[in-house]
Amino acid sequence: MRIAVVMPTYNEAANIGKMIDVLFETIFPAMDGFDMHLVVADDTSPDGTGRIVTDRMTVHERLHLSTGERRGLGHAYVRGFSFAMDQLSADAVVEMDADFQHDPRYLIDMATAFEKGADYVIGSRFMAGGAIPDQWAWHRKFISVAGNRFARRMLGLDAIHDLTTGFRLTRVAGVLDRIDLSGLMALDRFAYKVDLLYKTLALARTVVEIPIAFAPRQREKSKFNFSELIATYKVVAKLRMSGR
Ligand SMILES: Nc1nc2c(ncn2[C@@H]2O[C@H](COP(=O)(O)OP(=O)(O)OP(=O)(O)O)[C@@H](O)[C@H]2O)c(=O)[nH]1
Ligand SMILES: [Mg+2]
Repeated sequence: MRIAVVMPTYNEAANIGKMIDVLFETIFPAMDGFDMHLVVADDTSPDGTGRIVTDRMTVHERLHLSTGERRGLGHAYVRGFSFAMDQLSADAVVEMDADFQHDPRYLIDMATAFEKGADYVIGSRFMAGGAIPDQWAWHRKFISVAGNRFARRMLGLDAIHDLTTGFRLTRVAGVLDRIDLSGLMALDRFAYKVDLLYKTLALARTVVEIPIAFAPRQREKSKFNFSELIATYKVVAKLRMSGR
């Protein structure tokens, strides 16, 4: 089974080298029976993130770089997904951040769930056993928890606890390959995640949520801001109105 981890980066020079090392030296070797690949979807970061990746590509043949211009998070993911499907013929893809907020060890749980038949594995911060960073300011915690609850209500998705998580595995055959990725809403933003989740849930037969503790970002700057939040609500409202 070939799994491609698609990792978007913008100015992650302080994180990406260490992330590649941890994945290729510790995590992937522990995943017996899985053919693990990493596709870094970098938007020509001015801090040299791409160069760090190309340097390590000489050592790791399952490390890949897809470079494009900066058009926002969703576009970077669509580029990375296309690479994983067209160039690598991956059986599953994973969405994952580069800044160590997603503990790479969860990849093992996700791959195991996929092996057992899951079409969609959602790394969930808001179910029992999951967590958001203690260090977050109260308003960021409130927005994250209350916003998710509200969106679940609006969309009638009470069974899923985390609609905006950035850590998910999706089966390609019959699921990701049946979604019109370039037609997703809000590809220029983080908000594409809700539309993609909604469309994936419509196709996935076996959905598994696993609890993840979302760690605080330790290095480099956040790309998340208030406008990403507004965009997410707009997508939720559009999905609800269209009754899709
Ligand atoms: N290619 C690309 N990657 C992006 C873009 N925006 C964010 N990313 C990456 O997407 C991931 C998530 O972005 P973050 O800034 O960590 O967002 P966040 O985790 O919600 O916010 P923090 O908790 O503050 O880190 C990181 O790996 C970023 O480098 C973008 O426009 N293009
Ligand atoms: Mg982050």
